Amino acid sequence: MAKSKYEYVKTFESSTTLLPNTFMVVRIDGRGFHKLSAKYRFEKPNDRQALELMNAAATAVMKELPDINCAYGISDEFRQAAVSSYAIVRWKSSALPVFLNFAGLHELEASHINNLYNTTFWALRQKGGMDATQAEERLKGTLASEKNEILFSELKMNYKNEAEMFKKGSIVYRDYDNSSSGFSREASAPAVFNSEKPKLSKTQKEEERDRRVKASMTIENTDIIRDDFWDQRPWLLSGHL
Ligand code: DGT
Ligand code: MG
Ligand code: MG
Ligand code: MG
Ligand code: MG
Repeated sequence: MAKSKYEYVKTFESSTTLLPNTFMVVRIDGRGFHKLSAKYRFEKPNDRQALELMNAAATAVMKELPDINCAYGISDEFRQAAVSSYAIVRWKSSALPVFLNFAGLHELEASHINNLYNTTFWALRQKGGMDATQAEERLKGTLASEKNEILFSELKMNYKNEAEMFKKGSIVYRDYDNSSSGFSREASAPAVFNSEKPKLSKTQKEEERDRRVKASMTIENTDIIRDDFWDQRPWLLSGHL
């Protein structure tokens, strides 16, 4: 980039100081994705190959930056949650504050509603022979249950059978169950996890980092709105591992 015509992007770079021990969420949204998806004839409304490519990119970024705890992608966007230092975030009991930061519940629900709308809209066009105006008109003011019904009785599609990746998005995270063979999930969790005043020595911090670097990545298409997703994977909400 240096000394090329793209050097001007340097002028957009600025440094920001982050509060220590806080979660930071970076939201990355594809620019002009609508145009891109038209140009490369992506499947509508969801193109598995394109979404898998985004998941692969998110995984690569997480491998490169071990501070990132997890990444969540839906449509043309990804959110990556990182802790701004390795010190623990002192949320003991509830996953909720962090979760709300990560992706507001209403925002996530909006994504789900969006996908149901898009799925029905494109089915009306592709299977129902409608044009855009007719499909829009048909869907105007309909509830989720009505869209499900249109899909089921008019278009012979069961929304339940649509791919989980399309309905739920993708969460990318390190799974210590797979990577630390011989260790149980509890055993591989850091000893100081959930403690009031965690103090990690330099060596401990290096060990934690090493563990992150070596861990295997998992991609799941599951409902991250549920508390139990976070309860079962407590390391995602801690500054450790
Ligand atoms: P922006 O973000 O303001 O630069 O504009 P866009 O065009 O990226 O629009 P945005 O981010 O509001 O909405 C995402 C667009 O990408 C939307 O038009 C639907 C489209 N899109 C996302 N995933 C897929 C896919 O898998 N297949 C197709 N065909 N389109 C997709
Ligand atoms: Mg976009
Ligand atoms: Mg936009
Ligand atoms: Mg590197
Ligand atoms: Mg978007």
